[in-house]
Amino acid sequence: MFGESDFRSGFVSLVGRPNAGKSSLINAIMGEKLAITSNTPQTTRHKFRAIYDSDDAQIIFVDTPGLHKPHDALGEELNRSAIKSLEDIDIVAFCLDASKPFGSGDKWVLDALKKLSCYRLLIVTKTDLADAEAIQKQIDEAGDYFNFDASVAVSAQNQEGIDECLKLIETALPLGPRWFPEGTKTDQPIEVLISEFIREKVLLLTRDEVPHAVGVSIDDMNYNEKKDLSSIYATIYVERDSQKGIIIGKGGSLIKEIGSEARKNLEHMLGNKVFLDLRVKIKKDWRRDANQIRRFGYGEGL
Ligand SMILES: Nc1nc2c(ncn2[C@@H]2O[C@H](COP(=O)(O)OP(=O)(O)OP(=O)(O)O)[C@@H](O)[C@H]2O)c(=O)[nH]1
Ligand SMILES: [Mg+2]
Repeated sequence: MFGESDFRSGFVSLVGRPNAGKSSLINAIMGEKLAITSNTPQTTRHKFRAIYDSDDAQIIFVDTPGLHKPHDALGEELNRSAIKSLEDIDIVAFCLDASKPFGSGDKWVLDALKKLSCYRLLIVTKTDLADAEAIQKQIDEAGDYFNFDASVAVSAQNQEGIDECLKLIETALPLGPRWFPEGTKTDQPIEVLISEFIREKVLLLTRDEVPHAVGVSIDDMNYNEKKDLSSIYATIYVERDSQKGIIIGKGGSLIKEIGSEARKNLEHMLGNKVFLDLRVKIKKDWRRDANQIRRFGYGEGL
């Protein structure tokens, strides 16, 4: 039995290239979908904390936008946000996709971690996509380039290695209190979770330049107790007329699908019926506008 004084807690930042599986790992650890995921790089735009409670520890996971060579103001802001998340953390967990060769993109991220004095964990992700030999190769190559304190291999898809990963993290954390009330789960306001669920559906249902050009804001939200119904009014912003046409789709078919897919998630999350009103507007070149990026709450937000 652990006494009060044996309790451990701290912050673990998940970093890695875009698409490495950071947000999926957080969802697998939390046992529910809190962070949005997709195969579009730069899915995560908010610095996002998920709070995992056990009897002996509280682990605060910090999900970060994937680190990459930036092409625009949005990319720069996402990098800045990811790097900033490394301040005052206890563990940095570098996520490396088991199915992609260890390469210059990974080295670029590791170079940004070199100065950190915290505990350094290597997490090889997506092990369901690679055999044991390939996984070991990742561990060896990343280990040759960077001095890790420990490594673990996981699959968010089939929950492999998750318990081992949690054990490793728990033992590496310092003694400390529960920073957040037990059961808090995330630091994000409900409006952010809702706008992110909507954005995720756009990422899943569109291709090419459209996913990156999309920003979502919640304009209004209310709950009718009698009907047990949440009404949510949101706007999907794009940068160009042509993108607006794509999102709306033929006869409004795609926006309808985005809405109905998002509604399913939202009803599950909120535990009641949802009326979702989506409109699409153009905000020309918003990704080059630092103020607008922050107004959406991306990166460090306002
Ligand atoms: N097969 C398999 N696919 C995975 C696993 N984990 C993540 N993926 C897929 O990899 C893609 C990227 O996952 P994310 O969790 O969004 O990756 P991320 O590192 O958060 O990406 P960014 O937010 O863009 O930096 C998605 O299509 C996931 O479904 C896994 O364990 N196995
Ligand atoms: Mg992510």
